[in-house]
Amino acid sequence: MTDRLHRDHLPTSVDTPVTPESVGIVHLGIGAFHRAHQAVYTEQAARATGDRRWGILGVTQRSASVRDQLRPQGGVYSVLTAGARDSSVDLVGAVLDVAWPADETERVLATIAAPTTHLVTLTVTEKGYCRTGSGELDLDRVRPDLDALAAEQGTGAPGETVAAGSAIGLLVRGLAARYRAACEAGEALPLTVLTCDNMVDNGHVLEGLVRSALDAALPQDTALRAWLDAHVTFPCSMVDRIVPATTPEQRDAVEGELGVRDEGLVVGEPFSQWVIEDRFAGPRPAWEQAGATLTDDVSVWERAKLRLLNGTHSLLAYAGRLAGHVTMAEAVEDPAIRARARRLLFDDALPTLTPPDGADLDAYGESLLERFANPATGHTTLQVSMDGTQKIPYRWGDTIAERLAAGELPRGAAYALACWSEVVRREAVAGRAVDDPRGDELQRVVATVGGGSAEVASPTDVARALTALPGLLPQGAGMDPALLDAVAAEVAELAGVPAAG
Ligand code: CS2
Repeated sequence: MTDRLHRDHLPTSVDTPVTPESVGIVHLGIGAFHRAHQAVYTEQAARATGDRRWGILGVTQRSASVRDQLRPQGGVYSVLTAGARDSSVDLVGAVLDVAWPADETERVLATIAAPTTHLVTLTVTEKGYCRTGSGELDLDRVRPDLDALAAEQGTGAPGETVAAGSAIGLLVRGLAARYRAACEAGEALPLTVLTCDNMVDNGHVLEGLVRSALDAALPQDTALRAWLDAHVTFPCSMVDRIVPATTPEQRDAVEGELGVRDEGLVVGEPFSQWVIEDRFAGPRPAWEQAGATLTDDVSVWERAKLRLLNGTHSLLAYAGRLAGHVTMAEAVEDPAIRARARRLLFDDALPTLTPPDGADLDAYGESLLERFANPATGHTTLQVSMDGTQKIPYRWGDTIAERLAAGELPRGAAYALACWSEVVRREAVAGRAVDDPRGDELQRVVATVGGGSAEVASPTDVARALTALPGLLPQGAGMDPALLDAVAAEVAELAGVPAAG
């Protein structure tokens, strides 16, 4: 057995990673994506500038596994860049440690409040934002954190530090802790809160949720609100890199190459992009030195990426699953599925977009199909198809609403909805849980259509009911008769039943 990778005994066959001097960034949601994306930009910026202030304290919400992978390694891990033809391995040292709030909420709050920290960044996935179907903050889900916040701010019953129950709750408590530290120090202690999740206007969404949480927990505290207005910013950003879950085979292969075992290995495609709204409250790493784009307006980039890349990705995942394809590469190489993906990409989504900075969106669309066809990442249809109700509004919903408003029927998107509906229905019939925060509700819809039994539910009626699910499609698009007929016709073909249901 080989030794475990560690900051104190690094393999010499690869470039030495940075060792930051202090934590400058607290990152909420340190899954594979952060480690293969923002942490890599932070590493490269530190290598380019020699600025050692930007160590990352990662916070993992769902389980302690990333902490258990990285802490025994002193935070160091490797990134396998898996191209269709070549691959390479690099080490990243930007992450100094990983905390799990169940054990270390107090430490995370103190680190967010520390004067050496300048950024809180987030990749908690769409469902991590604790919103109801209509997009409001789900107060029930954040209640324990809001009660803890009131106690910490001195307006509720004081007690032991309560372990944070959600990333949003932890963030709001961290902001309040920083405000208290600012008052004590007599300094402003500005902070930038940078979300890197796949949502339209992600910074504004996050700011709205934080303000709702403060309104609910501390309705009287206008001073905290004034500090937030003056010293905290929530820039929007667009992130892009395909980062699948790491497999044991990939860990073994990299162990063979490095000569040490890395339990924290992450895998990414060669392509990577990060566009950030240039609205920072204080200092930041020189991410532009690592290829990030700083701009005044991220929205055109966000929309193009969500509708073209993620929209097509989700179509391929559902259609691919129905056709029995395990990987995304197999799905996009299936000619029938690829033709439908092209329809969503080029006929439905592309006409709704303004090209960012003179970009050629047709060429971008073609490049996406090539990226998806890279077999080396091993990205699975199962992984991309999870959390449909959280993703569809941004990925297909806006395209659908805008095409319908322009008097066009989005046929590629109708097929995509049909595939999603069939995946949901088949899971319900098989008695398996739908991997989605609204999974129970989806199961109930299918059963209700079948008069209490999923087995006898008509596939086309299920598709109509799911398309009309509250919160799924914007601007009443889910009730549009032409769209509903088109989705039902596609489902009839997929399920081999008459179109009338
Ligand atoms: C994918 C994304 O899992 C998914 O839903 O569509 O994670 C996708 O790989 C990234 O957004 C690419 O930047």
